[in-house]
Amino acid sequence: SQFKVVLEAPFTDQKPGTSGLRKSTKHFQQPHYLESFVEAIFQTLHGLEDGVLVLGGDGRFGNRNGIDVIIRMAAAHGVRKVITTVDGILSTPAASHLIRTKKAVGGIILSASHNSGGPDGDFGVKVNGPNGGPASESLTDAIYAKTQILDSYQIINHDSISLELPAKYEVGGMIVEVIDGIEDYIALMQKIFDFDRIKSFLKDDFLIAFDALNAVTGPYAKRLLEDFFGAPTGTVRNGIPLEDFGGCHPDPNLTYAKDLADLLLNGSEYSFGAACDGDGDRNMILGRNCFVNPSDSLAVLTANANCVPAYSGGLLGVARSMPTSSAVDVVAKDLDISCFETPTGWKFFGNLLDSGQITLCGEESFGTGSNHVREKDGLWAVLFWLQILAHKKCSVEELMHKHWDHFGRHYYSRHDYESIASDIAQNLYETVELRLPSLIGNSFAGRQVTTADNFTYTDPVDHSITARQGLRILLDDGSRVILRLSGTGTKGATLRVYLESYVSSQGDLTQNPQNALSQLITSIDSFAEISNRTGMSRPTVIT
Ligand code: VG1
Ligand code: CO
Repeated sequence: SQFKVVLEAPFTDQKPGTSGLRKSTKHFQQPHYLESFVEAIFQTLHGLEDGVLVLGGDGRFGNRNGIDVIIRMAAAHGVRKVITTVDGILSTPAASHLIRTKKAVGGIILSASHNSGGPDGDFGVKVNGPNGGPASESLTDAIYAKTQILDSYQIINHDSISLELPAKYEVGGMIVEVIDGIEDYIALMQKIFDFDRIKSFLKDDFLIAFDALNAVTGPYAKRLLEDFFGAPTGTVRNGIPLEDFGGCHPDPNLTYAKDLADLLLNGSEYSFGAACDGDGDRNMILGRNCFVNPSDSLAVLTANANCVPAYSGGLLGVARSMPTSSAVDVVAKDLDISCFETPTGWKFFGNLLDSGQITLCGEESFGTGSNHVREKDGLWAVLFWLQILAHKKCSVEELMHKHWDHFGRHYYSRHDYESIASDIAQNLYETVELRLPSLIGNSFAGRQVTTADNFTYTDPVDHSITARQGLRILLDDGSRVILRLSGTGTKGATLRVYLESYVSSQGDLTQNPQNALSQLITSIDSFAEISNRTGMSRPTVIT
């Protein structure tokens, strides 16, 4: 019983941001809002008719309803088969893997990632293409254009199917397969890592703690860490996905994963700690009394990739997003492999991965990944770290110090100013952009400015150009300050200030990053008038 629902007017605000369409749950609850975006996806994705679609989410409030609606709409659009998962639980990297192995034409992941969830939190829809990666800029632009002229959508009537157990259903002539969303992902991890070696290392009195922040990685982490590696029950904390993430903010950083940080950083019995975000693509790595900066993490994984069976043959190349520190560049140079610099957002790594130019890539925002999928992958990064430690038989802190002793240290920090009034943030950003040319050749924070511009990226594979990706101030000693406005927030605007300064292996490698960066911090505050214009005397989040 297929029917058409006519919209009174198209929605004008369905422009996807850095990673999918993200709005407050309340916003998504407007009649026809979700349906409009899904209709636009269905009218844009190629090969959907008669194709396979992967569908799941991070379990937040709205996940179950979203799955029901999308199944009913998929049936109306002639999709051959929808593959979804038990309880609708599917992490972003696991979805990426399923799309690839099931030869799907794409996937829809219901998640607002690291944003809070629940009736008063956020909801989101991510769209992935047939390579398993986030939809390209051209695809998201086309979806957005469609939403703006949409006058109706197609759907069928059907009772909601049970997601309790793996099963097969027929819904309006379409097959719906409910599978275990965890098995395939674990099998992939087994192909990449030496599980036995990690297992025996953990037995050796190496105590670990993992915080799933009440989000999607709980069931994955339990099966991996507790069932396969035999870590004690309770190793995985907050391991049951909750619709509102227990009121927490599922963002693995020192602010929002504070319990885990306190556990590891105040002289602890634990040797290793890790956390992932809402949809399982981010990771934070901690050692005893040691926080691993995500930019450094990418550099360490690159330098020690030979410890992992899947990468022991060498790396094709690496890539990092522009605001990510240059720590990995130095390692790539040492390994004599290429290193690419892309705009923020995982979609920009897709072409490099697909064309075999890179093996590893990462972002400063706690994202690391490889060519095993086309998304960043939180648990993969955790296993990678454990594999290195099992190989080197050393602590996280020792590994970091050895790394800096060899490559030098890129002091790095990101300062976020959240929930700024949009016009104030916009104004600040535009003023800084206008003032950038005046900086070139002049001094900034006691250094000379070599480049001051708005970053433009030319994709080395399809030569597409993406402009206006962040304001850069590059200094003659390799230090950098970058300014961006977030594309994932839902309340006002978030200003991100990225700070980086390099000290060679001969220099002082044991400073507190905030001290090492203090000159840059003061200079950018006065140049961009951050505290003046925002009325905020300090950032809301420092990582
Ligand atoms: C943020 C991060 C970016 C990341 C994106 C999606 O974007 O900075 O590096 O790719 O979130 O991550 P923005 O535009 O707010 O800075 V996730 O875990 O939401 O898929
Ligand atoms: Co995420």
